[in-house]
Amino acid sequence: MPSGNQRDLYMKWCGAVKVTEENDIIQAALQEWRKGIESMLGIQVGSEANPQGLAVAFGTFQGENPLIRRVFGEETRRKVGPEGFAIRTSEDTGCIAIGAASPAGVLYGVFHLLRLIGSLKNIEGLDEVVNPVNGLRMINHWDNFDGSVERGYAGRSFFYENNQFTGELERIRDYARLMSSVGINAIAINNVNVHALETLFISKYLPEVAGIAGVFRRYGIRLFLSVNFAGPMHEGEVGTADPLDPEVRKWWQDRAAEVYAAVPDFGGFVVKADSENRPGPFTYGRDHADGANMLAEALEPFGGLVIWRCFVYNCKQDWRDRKTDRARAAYDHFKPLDGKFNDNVILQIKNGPMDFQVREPVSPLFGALERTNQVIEFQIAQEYTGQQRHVCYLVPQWKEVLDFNTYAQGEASPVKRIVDGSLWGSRHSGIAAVSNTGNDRNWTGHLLAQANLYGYGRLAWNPELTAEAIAAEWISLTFGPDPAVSGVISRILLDSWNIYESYTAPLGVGWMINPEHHYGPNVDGYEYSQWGTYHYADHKGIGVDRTVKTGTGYSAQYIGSNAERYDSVEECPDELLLFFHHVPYTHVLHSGKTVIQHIYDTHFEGAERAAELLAAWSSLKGSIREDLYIQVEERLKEQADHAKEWRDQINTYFYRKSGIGDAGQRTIY
Ligand code: GCW
Repeated sequence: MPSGNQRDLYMKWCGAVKVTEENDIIQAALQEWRKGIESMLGIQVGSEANPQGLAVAFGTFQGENPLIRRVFGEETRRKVGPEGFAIRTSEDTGCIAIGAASPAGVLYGVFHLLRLIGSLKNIEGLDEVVNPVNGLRMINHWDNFDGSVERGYAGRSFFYENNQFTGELERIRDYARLMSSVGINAIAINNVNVHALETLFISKYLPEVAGIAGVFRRYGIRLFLSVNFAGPMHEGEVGTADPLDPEVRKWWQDRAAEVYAAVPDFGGFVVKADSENRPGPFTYGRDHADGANMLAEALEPFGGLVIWRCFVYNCKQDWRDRKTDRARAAYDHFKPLDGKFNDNVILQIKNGPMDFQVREPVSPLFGALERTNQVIEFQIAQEYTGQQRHVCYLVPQWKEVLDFNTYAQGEASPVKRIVDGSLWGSRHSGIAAVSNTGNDRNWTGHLLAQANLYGYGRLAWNPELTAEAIAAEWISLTFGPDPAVSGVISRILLDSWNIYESYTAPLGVGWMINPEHHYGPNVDGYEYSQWGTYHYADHKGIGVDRTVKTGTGYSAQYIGSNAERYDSVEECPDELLLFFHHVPYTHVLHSGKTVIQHIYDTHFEGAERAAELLAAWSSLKGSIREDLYIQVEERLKEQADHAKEWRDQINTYFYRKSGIGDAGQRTIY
């Protein structure tokens, strides 16, 4: 809670609120305002201006609020986009005014002002227009109807249990509040792996779905559903799921009409097709444009979207086959289809070509699809980054991806400009991410994993925010404004990805993990599997040759200097060397170290630095709430122990394989 002058300043403005509109979203904004002010300043917000005549006023430009009309002239209004807002401290009218073109914009503006107060910012002299950079700011749940969450590390689903909807609308409302407070405007509520009963979400279970959509609606969030491409065959209604079959098309059109009758602002379908054993158009000799466009036509009359995932690869590969390369797959499948998708189809592309590893290059599909709507897919759930038992703040990773220059359209063509639609003027664009929430009381299992959820929303809203600024906001809003506390937690967060990478995944090699659950070290766990995920370590060297001359040719999927840099063993950045090249253990990196010594050093140092995270956290004992302190302490203890296991297994494996000792003569088993 703020104190002294700061508090007086906030009290001066925030004691009264002027709102005139009855709209549900505006009323939700009003509730948030009252709650937020009450909890941060300990005062009840009234509707009468305080003795100095000051108040906060908010509403849409079209609304009846005279203060909004007076404060914002034509020029300002024109700058405010459909979901943006203007905020101004107006001494003349004695109010801080938030005006927007839509009720959702008003809600975002209110959260903005609450965030300023929660992070002790000055609220006098405010005068700005804030618009979200990305149109679609989406969360994908991998929640199953039985209540489990695929790759969930924060307890069970709050949407479903035991093949029923939980009906826990209070929890779901709190979730919607959380999400809209960071600007999320779209949520797909079921797993992209759509099993038997979830197939019926677009028919039998529509009343329950509509209930959740109603909760979301008050917070400016549109509900999406993942659908089963073989839906028409599910109950034997149609004998095929061939996208060009008229009966199949009719079946989807009828379903779309039913869905919109129940949920008029329904967002659309998310589709995982021909991927990891899911059905899709390939069965019928059709391509992904045929499949996606068929669904797009069904949704089109209602303004719905098809979000079609590009995570398509051969998951039955023979490990002996060194020419087939999973990293190539998305590009090889989708590049030839550029320009063939309907206007309301959006391709959803994972940030890397493999699968959310600790370190991968950026997917070369970014830059390759000039005439296709696209969104990037991140994974907030820490499947491969410590499963919310290790701390791993992912905002720096996401920022690296968004800032990556694709050279698709001249010198300045970063991924973020493809994703926000500006590079090619796409009709739809934005960001999606796999959720890391569950019914754990703190939402994310590891308390510090909340920073990823928060950070994802903030970054989707504005990719220019820095990882440091986002961390600072989250820390202040969660633990209060004490700078000493903030300094410690911020260091922990900002160092964490690098630390995790150093004891798990050297030089861009991935997948040295236990199969299936993906937790903990297992160097050969995926080496002889069918998943296309290999490191090819032998007694002489390690890495995947993805060069043009001697390898899989993947490096040529990049444009210009990116392709050249990755293809060249001399120029390839160290952190991706083993992703692109197979090299001897004695190969010397840009850092001056050999590959093998790099492996040893990073693993010894990584485990030490993991232990230091715990030590740093311990310094906070007594400065933050005891229960929060303990939650994190427990996880950091586990991390420190587990990092040693990683260190010893990886170092021992490579010592035994290579026969080369550690220059530092530290213990290897
Ligand atoms: O990373 C893999 C996960 C699967 C997931 C798949 C996907 C939902 O291990 O659990 O399935 O990606 O993204 O479709």
